[in-house]
Amino acid sequence: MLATEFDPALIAALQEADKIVVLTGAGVSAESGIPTFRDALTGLWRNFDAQALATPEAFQRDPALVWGWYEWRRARVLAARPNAAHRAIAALAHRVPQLSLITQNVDDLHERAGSRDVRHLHGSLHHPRCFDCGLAFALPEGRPEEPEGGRRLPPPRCPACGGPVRPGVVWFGEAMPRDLLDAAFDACASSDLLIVVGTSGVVYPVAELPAVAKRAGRRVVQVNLAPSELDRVCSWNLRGEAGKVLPALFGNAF
Ligand code: BV8
Ligand code: ZN
Repeated sequence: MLATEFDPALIAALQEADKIVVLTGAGVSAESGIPTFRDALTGLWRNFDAQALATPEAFQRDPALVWGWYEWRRARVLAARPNAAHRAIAALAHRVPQLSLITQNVDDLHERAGSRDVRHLHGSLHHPRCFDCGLAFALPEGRPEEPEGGRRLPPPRCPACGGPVRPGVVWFGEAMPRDLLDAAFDACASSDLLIVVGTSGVVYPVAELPAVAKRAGRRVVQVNLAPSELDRVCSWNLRGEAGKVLPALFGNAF
């Protein structure tokens, strides 16, 4: 993207910001080959709706199906590499006085790109726990051997109580950790600039964050391949792939 394609007011906002918050969704990992939450699922999962699988009820009804899905996703994440968008966000932290990175993603690609203190509002694929007693479960080293289409896998058993191990994610219908959520709301309301990357803005309460920033008189810029629910609250809507737009945008500002 050419320098001229960015509004000079946006470049100035980046250069003048003391406190920047970056909020990411599945779109930031798309160019690493990780299907977004709304992309059609493949293989064994092709007849399932991600939203229907990502619930405690689905896990209780069929733990092997749900655990198998998450292990398939975890295998894909471990086989993937951070992309230029993850790297641009990690580099931005060294160019601004204060950067807070909040993600809805459950992969560790931000961390593997060098970002620190990543706030995973929807949890992580990499930190499972016991469904019954909550004890953290240590996953075996290395990549799970997962066939491309995925398979049903009975979840491991908790060494302390024998309960089934569940993914360490926040499912639909489950509350987010209150302190994490409150801190995210405070960060957005007190930021100089909120940069929203690759999210459809349909999952609450995280989808509320850009509106919280706007109501507090903060400016919001969105990077997305397509229009989203957030377009109306953003001061700038940059259309394009995050792996191309972010390096160009930050490269022109700093
Ligand atoms: C809760 C973890 C209450 C699991 C996920 C109002 C208030 C509160 C709750 C609700 C509410 N209304 C409805 C609800 C219920 C529900 C909800 O929001 N439902 C929606 C569907 C309407 N919310 C909840 O249940 C939440 N819990 O509120 O609990 C409570 C309170 C007290 C006590 C008990 C209960 C919990 C929600 C968390 C669900 N877990 N993930 C897992 O990953 O398996 S959410 C899931 O969807 C993903 O993790 C992701 O975080 C989220 C959003 O998806 P996106 O990241 O936006 O991805 P998506 O595919 O949608 O879009 C990708 C975007 O990227 C697109 O716009 C695309 O154009 C763009 N893109 C693609 N490629 C690129 C790109 N952009 C740039 N570059 C590219 N290359
Ligand atoms: Zn247990």
